[in-house]
Amino acid sequence: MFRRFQAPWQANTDTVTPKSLYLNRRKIMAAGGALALTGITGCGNAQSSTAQTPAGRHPSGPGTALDFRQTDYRISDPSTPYDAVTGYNNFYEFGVGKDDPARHAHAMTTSPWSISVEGLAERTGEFALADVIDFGALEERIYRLRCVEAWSMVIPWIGVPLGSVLQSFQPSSEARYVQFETYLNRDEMRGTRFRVLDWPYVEGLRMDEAVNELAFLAVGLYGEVLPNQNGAPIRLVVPWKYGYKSIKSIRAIRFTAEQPDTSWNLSAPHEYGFYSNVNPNRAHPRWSQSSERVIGGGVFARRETEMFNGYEEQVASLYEGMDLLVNH
Ligand SMILES: Nc1nc2c(c(=O)[nH]1)N[C@H]1C(S)=C(S)[C@@H](COP(=O)(O)O)O[C@H]1N2
Ligand SMILES: [Mo]
Repeated sequence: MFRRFQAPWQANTDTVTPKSLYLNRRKIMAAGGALALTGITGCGNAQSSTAQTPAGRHPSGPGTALDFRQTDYRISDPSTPYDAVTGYNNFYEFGVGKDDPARHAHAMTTSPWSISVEGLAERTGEFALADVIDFGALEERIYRLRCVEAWSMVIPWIGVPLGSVLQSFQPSSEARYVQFETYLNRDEMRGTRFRVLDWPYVEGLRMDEAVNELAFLAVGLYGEVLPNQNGAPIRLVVPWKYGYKSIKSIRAIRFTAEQPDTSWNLSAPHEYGFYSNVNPNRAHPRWSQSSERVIGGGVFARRETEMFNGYEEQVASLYEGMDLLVNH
């Protein structure tokens, strides 16, 4: 269950989670994770039928460790086993199968990486990753990510609050929205041969959502740099919204006055609105959203889906006066 929050500046800053703790946990959970990858199906058009080692970073392999501090942004539910977090993914640029990203995302060049900042802000232009993210100020947040296909994972992310990064570009008062765009290289991303979506993948937030304390830019998970299949080198994590809002491998940030296009809204507006807040009371046109499968918890593990994915206290005020069945 989701617990109480403490603002980051109030959090204990002198504890760093030892990597060995994760490595131990990974070893303990290895068997369970592999089991969980067997025979589970998504509500969508893809399924993972075989247990296999992700091509990215393996638990026993040499991951690049990050320095970070712990925070009280965490939930007490057990974190999803590393193998499931990195082996069961949605990253359609590499294919629509849940194991496609782990098999093919290694082809993506993630270094050097720069981000183009555009639109209604004081500081725009091309910025190196290290000029966007303060790698000396990384923190860990354990968030549940709830996919629109009615499954969820609990992931220990490493990163920085999105708001602090956006503020550093000094957006103007006319900037009411922010759009994010994923890297696109058709030679490296074999899934982009198929027009499942209109590439590049784009997402967006209203400005007040983007600067909410929960919105997060992740550069790592489980204490190490992000594996490519999870959106290296930098991806969004918006824990109160369906997983597809958490756009991966961000290559452009654009401040706009009007509501920007988003890939899933463009592809099926009736099914995927702009807001995409987790809402157990509004069924997807093709399936219920009232409960979700717990990835890595065994074949039958389920939980009730919570309003705003359990983060109601932090975000409900953003939507006061809005009909969330209409603005879905
Ligand atoms: N660029 C891009 N970002 C993306 C996606 C995608 O296909 N392309 N899939 C989204 C969906 S549907 C989900 S559920 C999450 C999955 O994140 P994870 O694989 O790290 O768990 O990534 C989101 N970000
Ligand atoms: Mo998703």
